[in-house]
Amino acid sequence: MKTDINATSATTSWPGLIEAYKNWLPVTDNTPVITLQEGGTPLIPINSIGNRIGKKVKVYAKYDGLNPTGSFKDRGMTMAISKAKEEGCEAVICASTGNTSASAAAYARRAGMRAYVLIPDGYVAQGKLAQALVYGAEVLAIKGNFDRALNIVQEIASKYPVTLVNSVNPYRLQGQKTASFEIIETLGEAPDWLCIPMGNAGNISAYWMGFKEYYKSKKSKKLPQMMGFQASGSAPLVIGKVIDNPQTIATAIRIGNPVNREKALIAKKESNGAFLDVTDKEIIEAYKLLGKEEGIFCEPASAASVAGLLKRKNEIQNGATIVCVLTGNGLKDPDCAINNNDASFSSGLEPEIQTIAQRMGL
Ligand code: AN7
Repeated sequence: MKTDINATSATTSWPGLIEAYKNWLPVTDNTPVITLQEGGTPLIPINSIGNRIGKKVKVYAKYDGLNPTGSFKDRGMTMAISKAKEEGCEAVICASTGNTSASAAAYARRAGMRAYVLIPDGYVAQGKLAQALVYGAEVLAIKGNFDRALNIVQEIASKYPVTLVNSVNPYRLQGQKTASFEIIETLGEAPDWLCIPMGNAGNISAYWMGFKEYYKSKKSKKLPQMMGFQASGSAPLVIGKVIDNPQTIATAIRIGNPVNREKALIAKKESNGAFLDVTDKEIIEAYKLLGKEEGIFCEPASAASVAGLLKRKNEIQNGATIVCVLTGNGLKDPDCAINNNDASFSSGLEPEIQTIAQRMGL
């Protein structure tokens, strides 16, 4: 049973996920914890999505866009950077479609390290680029896509004294698995379905690890089916082969050669889950629904989880509990928002009561 939480403790007591879950993470008393108090994100009912499915399902959004840099990457980065610091490292490097670079920069700089980030020139959303710059990263934009950038940083990290903080770094997934713990603690049980967007497929692998660990420790009685979604123009895990030139409006998951492919396929198999693609149109549809019917602004890649759920609604059992992971904040990609909404926007109006009232239809 939970005891009453007063407002002061509710706003000050969350210590960040390493402190909250230290018994489940590869840290010791000697690990310098680099934290921005990430994790502990809300699980929000999204009834308008549930109503579209019917069958008395309960649908929740795990809104990880409320992490300190606005994406789930902070869960992995607090671990990766704390361990890098413990090992005496002075610089980190990553390839990124945007969110990893923002998170790596924030945590690395907080730890007093240099952060080198390689990004695909012209394909990183404005908010993410702004963050990497403000957090003081050394931003290297290449004439190539994410997959090429990842090859380069892997090579560099193997030759030079810089630590790689992409999701091939095992500490990343350790940190990210804590989202599953939080979901089980909030619901009192694992959900039936976990819907999640996939790019490099690190996050789905991390969630599966978390669900299995809590299940083995009897903190839950069931395991969810892992439902992974990719954008149609960028769906190597759905079609089963590498894509040389991935394309999608959801630039976060514009990835053609996922490094965590094997782990993700195991998660799918073990959980009796499924992978499916959703078109950019379906992604934007879900993105707009979340905004205008639920008041939740996520980035387009995140909306793929809800788009996927709606696409598979015929396969859902009556009474099921479903969690959709909203991996990133909508503010990350203002261009997408401004170009894709159903709002009425009148600009250049005369600052007069009559004009305004008329426009309001009064
Ligand atoms: C919002 O930042 O790969 O399947 O370089 O930013 O674990 O790769 C981002 C990925 C989903 C996919 N949603 O997660 C990067 C990067 C958002 C993301 C994904 C990403 P993975």
